[in-house]
Amino acid sequence: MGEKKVLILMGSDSDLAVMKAASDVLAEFKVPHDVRVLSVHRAPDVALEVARRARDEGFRVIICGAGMAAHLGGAVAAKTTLPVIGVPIESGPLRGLDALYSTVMMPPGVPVATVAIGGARNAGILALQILSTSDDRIAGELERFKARLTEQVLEKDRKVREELFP
Ligand code: RP5
Repeated sequence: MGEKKVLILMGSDSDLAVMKAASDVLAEFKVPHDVRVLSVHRAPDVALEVARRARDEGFRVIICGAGMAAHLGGAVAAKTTLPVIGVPIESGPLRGLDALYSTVMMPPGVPVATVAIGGARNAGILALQILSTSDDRIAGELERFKARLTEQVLEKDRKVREELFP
C-alpha cells in the first residue's frame, strides 16, 4: 500500500458500523486510506488540526460521517481546501434527518458534498471518482465497476421476465 489518499473521519465509534462501508469499497479498489474517530464537539482541537494538516500529509479527499447535530463535515471543510464528502448517520430520535440537514446546508464558499443518510458506500465511490480524475488505474477500475452494475441489472431483468412470462 502506498501513501494514504482518503481520510475517513467519524464522530463516534458508534458510527463505525455505517462508515465501514466507505473503508470497504476503498479497500476493494486497493486505495490506501486512514480511519479516525474524531468528534468536532468532543475533541475539537484535535479534529480541526487533523483537518488542517490533511492535504500536507498527502490525503486528496476527506469523508466525514456523523450523526445528530452533525457538524464534523462542515467544520472540517472550514479547515481544508480538499474535497469533503459528508455522510449523515441515522442516530437519535430524528433518525438522521438532523444529520442530513446539518451536513448538507452549508453556507456558500464551504461545500460539503453530502450523500444519502447512511450512504457511506457511495461516499467511498465518490471519493474514488474524485481520485480517478488524476489516476488512470482507478478510472479503469471504475469503468469495469459500472459495467458490472449494468450486467447485474440486466440479469435481474432477465430473471423477472422469465418468471412472469415463462
Ligand atoms: C455524533 O453523535 C456521532 O457522530 C454519533 O453519530 C452520535 C452519537 O454519538 P455517541 O453518543 O454514540 O458517541 O456526534
